[in-house]
Amino acid sequence: STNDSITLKYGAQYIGKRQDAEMKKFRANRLGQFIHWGLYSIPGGEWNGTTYLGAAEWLANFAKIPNATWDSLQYQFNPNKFNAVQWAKMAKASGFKYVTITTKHHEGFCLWPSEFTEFDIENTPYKKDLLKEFVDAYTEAGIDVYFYYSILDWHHKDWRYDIKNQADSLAFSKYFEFAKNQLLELQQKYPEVKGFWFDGTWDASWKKNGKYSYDIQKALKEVNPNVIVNSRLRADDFGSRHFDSNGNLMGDYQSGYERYLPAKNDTLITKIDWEACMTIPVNQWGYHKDWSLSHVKSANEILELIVKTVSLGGNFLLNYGPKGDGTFRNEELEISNSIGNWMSKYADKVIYYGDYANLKPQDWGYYVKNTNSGKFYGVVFNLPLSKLLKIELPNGKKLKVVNFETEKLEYHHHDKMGYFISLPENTPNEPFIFEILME
Ligand code: JFZ
Repeated sequence: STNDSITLKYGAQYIGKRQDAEMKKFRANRLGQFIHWGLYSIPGGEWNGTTYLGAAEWLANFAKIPNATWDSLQYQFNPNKFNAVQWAKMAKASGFKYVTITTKHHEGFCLWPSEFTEFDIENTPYKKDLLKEFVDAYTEAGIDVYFYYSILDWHHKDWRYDIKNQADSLAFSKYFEFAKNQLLELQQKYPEVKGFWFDGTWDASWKKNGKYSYDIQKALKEVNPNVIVNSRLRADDFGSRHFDSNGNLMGDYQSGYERYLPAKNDTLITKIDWEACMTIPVNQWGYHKDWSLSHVKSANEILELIVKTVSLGGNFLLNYGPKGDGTFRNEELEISNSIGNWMSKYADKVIYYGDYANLKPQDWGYYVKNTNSGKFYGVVFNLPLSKLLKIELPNGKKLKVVNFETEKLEYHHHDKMGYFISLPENTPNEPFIFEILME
């Protein structure tokens, strides 16, 4: 921006949307699978006979389980039913083009054999490099792999929530070196990785050290200049997160939309790259045994969230929480099945390469422009009882043709720029699309 008023040492590292091939690929992918998998997948929200309503991956924290007790779950982690090839096959059939997996969540346990800690997969009954199996299988299936990494670490002795004295500062600098070493290790051991999804960056210690977040982004980019890093990593000189104190986005895309989406008419969000992440129940990321405790979204609800996101120029990460044994719960397999069926029919038109269409929002659903074909689509989620779909075009534009499946639909003017499109008597029993041609 031209009117930056504050000089920042640790602000945005560049301004504007990236246009390199890797970023274009990320953008075109649109639909990703999120995977939360760790020691928390073993208890699944239950401890000593009590089932907790909170997010299962936070159980250690809110059930106040002592570190030594929680950490010993490491000796139970043995996902002997894990089949990476099957996982990748399921992800591909669901329509996912990329995947983001928790290499280390807040509990600190590492899914890869790390040189920098014993609290890792190597020291479990499973022993093998699970992350490598995962990366290889997904890469082989043509799915781009991203790594989630939590800065917040309940296990590491040098982690600090705040910096109150010299000792905290020294410890935290050691923690920073540890995290940086692990991240470079991940990049070096798994060169296929396309980017990093940082989390656990909200504490005062991190916000007071904008330099650390700046340095991590820089170090990752030195190894791979096209690596893709989410905005949640970053804090600037003044502790401002995601956006620096001049309002410029830090990182390569905005990752603040967590379990909610921007408004349908939010035109500001369409100016930047962004990604939303979403749970299937209300707020469970890691495996939780009892999904009856909160609303569970249906496939149609999830499809609407995906299409809404794409219509605003964003990416969508749908979360899965596999069990400790390496299998997925039936609800997730069923959702995958439904979503995959829909994607196989519609995704090439309105998901992959989908983008903001810059047309006035309507109540029946969402518009998507396909940046590959240049075509404009409507996606219908709320079918009017009248079977009439209202559309309004920008000044100077006229509606030419409306394509629905193999037919051309009739339409008539309702005023200068507005039209009513007549749908056929029988419309599909699922969200459906139509194409509009303007002149
Ligand atoms: C974090 C984690 O604590 C959680 O376990 C999960 O991994 C999720 C993806 O990320 O939770 C958050 C992070 C950010 C916000 C809320 C919860 N936020 O920005 O509102």
